[in-house]
Amino acid sequence: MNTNPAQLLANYERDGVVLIRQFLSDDEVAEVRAELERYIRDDLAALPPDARTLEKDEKTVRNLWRLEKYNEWFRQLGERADIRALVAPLVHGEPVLVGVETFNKPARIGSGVPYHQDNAYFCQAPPDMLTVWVAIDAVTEANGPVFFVKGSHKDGMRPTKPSGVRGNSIGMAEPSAVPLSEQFCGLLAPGDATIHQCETIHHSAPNTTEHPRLGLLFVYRGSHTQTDPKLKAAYAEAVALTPPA
Ligand SMILES: O=C(O)CCC(=O)C(=O)O
Repeated sequence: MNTNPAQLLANYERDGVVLIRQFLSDDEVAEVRAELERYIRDDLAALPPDARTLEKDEKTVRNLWRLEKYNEWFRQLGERADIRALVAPLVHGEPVLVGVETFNKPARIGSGVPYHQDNAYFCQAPPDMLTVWVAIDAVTEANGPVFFVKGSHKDGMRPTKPSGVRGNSIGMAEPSAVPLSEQFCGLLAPGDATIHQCETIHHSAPNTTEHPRLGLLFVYRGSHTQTDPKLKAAYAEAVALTPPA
């Protein structure tokens, strides 16, 4: 990882999303992939339903959730000192690892993610919370990259509505008016990462290609953030309509 902390912070504050090349090395990416494959093969079936969301075929993994709780290796990865040091200035405080999860976007059947702001799920005030999204597979224009609306984190939370999408139950009532061509598209080589603030608007299309688009996500908040009851009530309503969220 080769980043200038002051530049990273300035870009993050301005855009609500930043790109970091080679966040993980090739060897680390291979280790992540191997452990995910092992976990899905050996552990997942015995874990509670909140450990994952499946695609419509009811067998392919769409998301793994709560890896920090169900897998010690991933918890330790999320607690790594260099990653915590990188995100600390961005969350304006002491980072707390809140989640380690995946968006697998499998080949051919990987479902899309509607326009949303993560704080509709996280419900934190102030919004000093972020996601480090690490590419395990190459992310191309064709296999469902994440698009971000730069600067959208500065305008607060937009109205939400239940999306009906399993794994992403709460979306925005209206998509962004910013055309796709003006949005930031996270095109990543394996090991590259984006970091987005929890109120940055983003979304991704389904994957209809032959190439999977696996992403590993680390979610952190500053230890000073608190749950906002109004955001929490809207989230609870959406989850009840499409469990698990
Ligand atoms: O991986 C995706 O397609 C969407 C990811 C996402 O919504 C997020 O990182 O919050």
